[in-house]
Amino acid sequence: MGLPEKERNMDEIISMFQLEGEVVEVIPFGSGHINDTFRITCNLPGGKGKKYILQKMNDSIFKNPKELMENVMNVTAFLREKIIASKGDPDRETLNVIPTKDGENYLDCGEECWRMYIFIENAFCYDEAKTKEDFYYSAVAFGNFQRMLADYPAETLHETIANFHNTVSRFADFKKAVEEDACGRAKDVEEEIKFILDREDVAHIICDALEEKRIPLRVTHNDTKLNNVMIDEKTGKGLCVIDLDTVMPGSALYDFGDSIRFGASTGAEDEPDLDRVSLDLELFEAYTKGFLEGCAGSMTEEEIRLFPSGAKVITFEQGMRFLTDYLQGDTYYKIHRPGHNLDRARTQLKLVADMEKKWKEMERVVAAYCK
Ligand code: ADP
Ligand code: GN1
Ligand code: MG
Repeated sequence: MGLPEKERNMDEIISMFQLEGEVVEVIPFGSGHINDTFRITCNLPGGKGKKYILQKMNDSIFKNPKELMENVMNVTAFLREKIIASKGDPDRETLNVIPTKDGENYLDCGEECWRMYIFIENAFCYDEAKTKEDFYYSAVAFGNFQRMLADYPAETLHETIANFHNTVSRFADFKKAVEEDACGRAKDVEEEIKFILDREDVAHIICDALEEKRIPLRVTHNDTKLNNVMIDEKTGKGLCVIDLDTVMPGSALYDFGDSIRFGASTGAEDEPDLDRVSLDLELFEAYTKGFLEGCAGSMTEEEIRLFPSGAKVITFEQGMRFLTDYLQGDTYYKIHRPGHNLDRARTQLKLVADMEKKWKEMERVVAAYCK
């Protein structure tokens, strides 16, 4: 008797970490597509509560949890020092890993790997920006993150997912998925496939600029969507950049662009009604301003000039990734309904088309910030 197996296992897992107090609640949390996230609430003597974030790391995507957690530990330790030096609150402005009772930074149960973080209190994540100011503050936070990691020793970072933002190799993966057509779905998405295949040149824009050293390789976050930054409930400002699984050397253009892709769209990433999906130029401008302020002068002129391309390339890349997953039978991203990845792919391609229409305006916005 007792608890059902799933819950019993969960209790056992939680009991392996150095938590304070008695666990009184465990609930699924957040809207990420990759890890399984739970919020744990504990009661402390005297009636106070303390919360934690527990995550099952996605082991089919992250093949080397040890290296991944080494990155997280090193990056958060580095950020912690900078935050302390600037008189910030290191328990709220960066992630903090809670060790296991064996003193490890994650729990390896053989088949599954789990980790625990301090829960950042009095803060929240948006899935969509309610106002221009919200979005501006998220941009400042991602810009700050870029600035704080500017002198991080990039060569010490493990590559957690090979070729993560290598759009050229993503294009090759997409073509392969179309050719293999594992689930017989290609015939239903011919228009979307053509849209992508007609734009092979887009896949090269950032990769070529990096290879030709026209833009620098930096330590980047690589997953800068709005729900990966915590917003302080009191101030409304960006407080802490989270989801550090993909911090690796990369291009700041992908970081800039991914925020635009997700947050400056007038529709949700999975909006089925494409008439609701377009690029909001005011949000684009608010983000450009905030990100550059956060970066505090560290972007080169060429990087800034290429911001519109950053937005378009990553949106194109994400459209390919969602459609690839749809063609391969939805094995990568969590889906919550049939055709979910297809809806997601379509919003991305609609956004790319809209950016093409608004290209001149996007360039004009950015030109105002080039010295
Ligand atoms: P995924 O890789 O699946 O996106 P995340 O690390 O982004 O996983 O976590 C999912 C969600 O959980 C976040 O969007 C956020 O709402 C919440 N979350 C994650 N870490 C914390 C934390 N330390 N404190 C509070 N909430 C958190
Ligand atoms: C995934 O983990 P999450 O939900 O923040 C994905 C990103 C995609 C994003 C699309 C490791 O991010 O690359 O841009 O979904 N993360 C990984 O919403 O693949
Ligand atoms: Mg996330």
